[in-house]
Amino acid sequence: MKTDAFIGLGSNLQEPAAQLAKAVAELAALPNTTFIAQSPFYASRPVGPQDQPDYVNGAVWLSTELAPHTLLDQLQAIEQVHGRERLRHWGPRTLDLDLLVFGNQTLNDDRLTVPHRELPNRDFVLQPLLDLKPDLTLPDGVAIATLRAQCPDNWLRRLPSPAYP
Ligand code: A4P
Ligand code: MG
Repeated sequence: MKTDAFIGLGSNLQEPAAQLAKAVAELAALPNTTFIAQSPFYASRPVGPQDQPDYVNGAVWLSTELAPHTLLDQLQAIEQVHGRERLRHWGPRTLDLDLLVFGNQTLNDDRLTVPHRELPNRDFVLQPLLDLKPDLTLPDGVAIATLRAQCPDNWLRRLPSPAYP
């Protein structure tokens, strides 16, 4: 059985847009997984510590047979390939891949909270999701479009279409 999975991508180190473009290709190549679409990329101000560069953010829509924790393993493996170092919570990173939405499932354990807990507060997550699927709703029935309309503004700037690697 396949499940729609929405992945959030973020980077603010070492050519962020190129990091994201490469990650999109790596996500599209995951086993037992079909690539559906990628969102435009956006520049955004950092949430959290301000002494770090602006971010580039985007999202990818996959259809996957992987279980959610297996998918998380795969996301973390891709982060490692991109030289991700975990130095500081909400600190700068070459690549952050978050599992935003996994079908209509709600998960809450020591490795995985889905939908992602910060999703309602982040325009740089909500806008790419809206671009991908304007009628997307969370398992509790709340529409992404409603959350986007209520979300604080984080100086989101849409970037020109990404260059493919
Ligand atoms: N984890 C739990 N739920 C999930 C999920 N749904 N998807 C756990 C992915 N991981 C999930 O993550 C820590 C742990 O969260 C993982 O081991 C996993 O088991 P991490 O990426 O290693 O560490 P972190 O950076 O300390 O935390 P986190 O929660 O990933 O940070 P965020 O929430 O992703 O925030 N500002 C802008 N403008 N754009 C950004 O993209 N990103 C962050 C990082 C801060 N500010 C930003 C941005
Ligand atoms: Mg993360």
